[in-house]
Amino acid sequence: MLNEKIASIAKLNSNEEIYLALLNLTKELVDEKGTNEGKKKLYYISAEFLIGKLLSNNLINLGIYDQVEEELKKNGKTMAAIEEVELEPSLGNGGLGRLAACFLDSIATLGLNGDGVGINYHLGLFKQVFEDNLQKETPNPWITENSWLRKTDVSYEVKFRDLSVKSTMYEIDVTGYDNKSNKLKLFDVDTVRESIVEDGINFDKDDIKENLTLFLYPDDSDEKGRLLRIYQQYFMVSNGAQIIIDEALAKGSNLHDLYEYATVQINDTHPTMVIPELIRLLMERGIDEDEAIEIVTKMCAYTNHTILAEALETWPMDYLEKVVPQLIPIIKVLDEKVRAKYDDEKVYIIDAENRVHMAHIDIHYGYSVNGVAALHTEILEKVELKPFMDIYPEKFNNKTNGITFRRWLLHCNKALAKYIETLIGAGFKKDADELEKLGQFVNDKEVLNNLLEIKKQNKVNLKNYIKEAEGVEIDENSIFDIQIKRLHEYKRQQMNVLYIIRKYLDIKKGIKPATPITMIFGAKAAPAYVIAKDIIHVILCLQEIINNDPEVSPYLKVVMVENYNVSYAERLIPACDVSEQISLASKEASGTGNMKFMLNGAVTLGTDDGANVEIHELVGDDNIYIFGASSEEVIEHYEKADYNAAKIYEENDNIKEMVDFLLSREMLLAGNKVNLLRLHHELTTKDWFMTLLDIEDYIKVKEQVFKDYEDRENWARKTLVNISKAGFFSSDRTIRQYNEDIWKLN
Ligand code: 26Q
Repeated sequence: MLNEKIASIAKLNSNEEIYLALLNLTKELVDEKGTNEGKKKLYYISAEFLIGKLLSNNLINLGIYDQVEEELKKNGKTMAAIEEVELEPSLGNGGLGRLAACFLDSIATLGLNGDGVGINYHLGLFKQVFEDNLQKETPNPWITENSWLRKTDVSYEVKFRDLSVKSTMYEIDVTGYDNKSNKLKLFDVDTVRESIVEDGINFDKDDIKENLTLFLYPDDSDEKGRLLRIYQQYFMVSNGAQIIIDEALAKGSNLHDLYEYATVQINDTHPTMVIPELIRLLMERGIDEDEAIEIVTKMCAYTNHTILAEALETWPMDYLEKVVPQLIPIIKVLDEKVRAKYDDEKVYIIDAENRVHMAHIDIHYGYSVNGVAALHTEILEKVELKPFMDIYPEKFNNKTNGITFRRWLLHCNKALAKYIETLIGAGFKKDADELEKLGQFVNDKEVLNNLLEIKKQNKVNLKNYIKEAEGVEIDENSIFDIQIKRLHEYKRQQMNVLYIIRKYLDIKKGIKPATPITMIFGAKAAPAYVIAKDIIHVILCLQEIINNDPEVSPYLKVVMVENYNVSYAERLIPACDVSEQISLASKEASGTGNMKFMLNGAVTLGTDDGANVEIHELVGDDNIYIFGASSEEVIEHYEKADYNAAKIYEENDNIKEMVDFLLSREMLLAGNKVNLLRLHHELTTKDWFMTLLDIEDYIKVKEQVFKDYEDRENWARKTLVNISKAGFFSSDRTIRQYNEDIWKLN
């Protein structure tokens, strides 16, 4: 039956028809297999779900990918062409959203009863285009008439101070690998109007009914924008809270026992209002306030993804008053209870300026607080959240992030996955730890050679794609050095920029690299993040200058890919030689791109930060390149406020030469003085993330990386060790730990 269906789909005429038929077939198969069930259910609430394209992923998880591909081949078609029909859902920004997507995959794969809850943003995060070497933002519509979204008849009323909306719930199937499925529940309003968007991503911020679910992270540089974010957050959690209660009631809960039916993972602070909202709804249903608070505290668990102070959400009380007055009395009671028990102002929910600290609600009124890598959790416990750790040591725990190997190996690097299977069998697909078996081949020349060949082919594939997508010609025999992640000063793309400048100046002086180098970037900058956009500007200017310089371009190329997203990552990561993970130590909570690169046989050049620390421990000194100040040193610099960028710049000619190149004749010709001056000023006066502190060590170690690349066999050995040790970073492991320590489903 199924065989015949697939065979007949493959015979359809157009790629569009085939895509649509496969989409419908997937939905049928999902319905046949059924969903994971159980008394207790996990609700993973998140502002972002960066799920990527779903067709191939679903076919792999349903076990029919190879068959579909074969039938297509018989008819002169390819999966790659069919995949092109699908638009990538634009429901996330970076690591936090991609982590949520990997987690959903693993939750379903492990047969756990857990759904995602979020918002169906019509225009998603903006789409990035480059114009005059600058980032411009445009809407990113991704919902087509036939999509993975399934409209349900679930609808709730969500009341705000001055209006009320009726929601519609859509669902996207989350297929488990060789298992049943779960749902990603996305809430929307029917009244939203895409046509109110004009001139880039601007729109009338007043009309909430029309703009509520347009964009992820709408511009919050004015008050209206910030209020809109509160509207969005409340819309998300009110719907979430209502469905949690409804589903529990349907299973026989009397609400006093709600925590036996539901557990809520709060993904960063954005869904924090689910706590007061659940309390409010329980009270509305006749449960007294103290008991309601107790019930909810047993239900909610919080994941922290950052220690950057500016990313920790605090909302002025009067903003909340303007949008969700019904929560104010509850938030006040939650704060009063804290004040009654503790003297330390640092743990209050409402501070002296009448701002509400969302994370503090989560920590006091949730049963678990976790960081996302060992170092990150340690910093939370010992520094950032120490006053809370002193009160609630039992709540704190670490859950080192992971990635789904279905998408980040089986799907994106089929050649490598197949080759691994010939070496160690198919067991690693279900049990990632089996990758360790590759260790037996560290001295097997044939295996090492084959790994190099696979990498080479992936580089050719990327080269062809980049030629088509960006119009830039790169050399597959060059070293592919890749930094892809959100643009942020702490991630230090600007340090990589300084390296490029150093290389350019060296080549101009006649010092040429043994093997040419291709520096690849992908990153979106938040629309209002001025310096981040300046850094993009500089990268694009360098791309123009270097790639058009016949003296330099045979040895060095720069490519910043436009609109970096999950689909692009799937092409970039398998082709990477050197993985750039160069955040200022202590600032990158975990990183997950680092894990994807490792799994695909890239070697990490990084600081001892986030999960790099754990990668370092697993692969050992010989198979990773670590540089820069340690997290302890960095934390000490901040505590003593003794870091002085101006001094380093003035006293070091080498550094001065690189930084001053930003204002060189070449740069001023390619770029804008305002942007270049601003970045130069930032680096030479403030440099909050200590680029100049680490730049020399970075350059030194990076030169060593490129030198070591020359010994191809030894390099291949490093890539093999990285792949063989990547099993720990399977999100299946992470999710098992969440379930054992936090959710306790089944
Ligand atoms: C904060 C305040 C107001 C508005 C928005 C925000 C905001 C929005 C998005 C704060 C943070 C984010 C996104 C954070 C994020 O992606 N964090 C990353 O999470 C990954 C998964 O745990 C980690 O691997 C990364 O280290 C971390 O940077």
